[in-house]
Amino acid sequence: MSSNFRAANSVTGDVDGTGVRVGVVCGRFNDHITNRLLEGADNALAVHGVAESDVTVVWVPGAYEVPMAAKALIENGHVDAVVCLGAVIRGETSHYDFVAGECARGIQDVQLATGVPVIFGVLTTENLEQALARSSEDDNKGEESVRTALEMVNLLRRLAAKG
Ligand code: INI
Repeated sequence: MSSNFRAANSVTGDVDGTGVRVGVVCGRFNDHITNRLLEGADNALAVHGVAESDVTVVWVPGAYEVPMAAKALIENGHVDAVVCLGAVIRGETSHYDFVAGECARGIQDVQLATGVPVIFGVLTTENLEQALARSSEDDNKGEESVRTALEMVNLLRRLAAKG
């Protein structure tokens, strides 16, 4: 990334997971996909140095329930960030738009209300093929979501430290 933008202060977060407590909320619906996302998340947590003792995994019935569990994890003081994993596949549901939309809205509501990063690692795809592609070893939304969570935690810590 390069830029000619002139600024006295530039703040970014890195993906160092040392001392970061991460909650992972995972939907059981389409668990043939969400287990693959969880595996990607687990790999990224290890690669970026998040201690196993700092990780809490919570299973919920489906994507619709994810925001509620994320909120409970935060309110009980367990985590610095929550990674939300789920799979909503349009071809397999008539109420795709409600489940996907409410899940996304709920996640954003929780992170803005609590000030704790809550990451949208929920796949919303047209079909199973796309869901498999986005939960593969080469391209895994769970893995990407952990990196996003760590970057946001470290960014918020730096911004807080600047006062
Ligand atoms: N939940 C999902 O996570 N993915 C889906 O594709 C899905 N479909 O197909 O409906 C789904 N439905 C369940 C939903 O998340 C709730 O668990 C249920 O409506 C009870 O509140």
